[in-house]
Amino acid sequence: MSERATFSDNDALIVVDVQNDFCPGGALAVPRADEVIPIVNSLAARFHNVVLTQDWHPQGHSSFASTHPGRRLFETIAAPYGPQVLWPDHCVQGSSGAQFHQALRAPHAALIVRKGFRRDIDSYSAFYENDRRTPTGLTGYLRERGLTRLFFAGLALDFCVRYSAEDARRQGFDAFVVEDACRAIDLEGSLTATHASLSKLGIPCLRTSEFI
Ligand code: VGL
Ligand code: ZN
Repeated sequence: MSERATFSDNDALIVVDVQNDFCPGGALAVPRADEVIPIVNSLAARFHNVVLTQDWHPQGHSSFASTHPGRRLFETIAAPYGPQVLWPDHCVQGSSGAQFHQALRAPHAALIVRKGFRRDIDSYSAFYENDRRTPTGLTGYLRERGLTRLFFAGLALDFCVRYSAEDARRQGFDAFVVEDACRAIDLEGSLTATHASLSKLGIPCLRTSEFI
């Protein structure tokens, strides 16, 4: 991507969950997650509008396997709102694992959206919690700011990036996934399912080198 490529005032970069717990050494480490950080940093420098999301769970969150004695890590349970994968304890509010990775550079980011902060419901998407009904408020923010074209980067491609981009598209935003700026967990075919679903919804997966 050219150093000169910049984005318009109607464009926003949404940087999803670039937090210690999703990086090597973290509680829910996404393979090679740290590789995206320089890519995200150089992307962020080209956007006037940057939003960060931060996974932000209370202790004992219902998405943690440890909250469900007898259940296994990465097992899917039937939550009242639908299927829910059980994760290791991660991104606990105020913990170092929940902090953004120290190499992330987006000082001009105007908004941090925290999600998953209600004990009884998880939130993969930056727009709606996993009941698909409870809004985070991000849609209102973006609309009021006149931001219409959204580029998604970060972690994990097959969970929070996927659901965020899909909700964006369903709400009428133009949504793009910057694939080389993402890494996936790839749990039981979730990466293949992500590509199929993004394509079905008309959400392009771009590489940063394709932008110009
Ligand atoms: C995520 C699983 C649990 C993500 C967050 O950021 O993709 N995945 N919490
Ligand atoms: Zn989480």
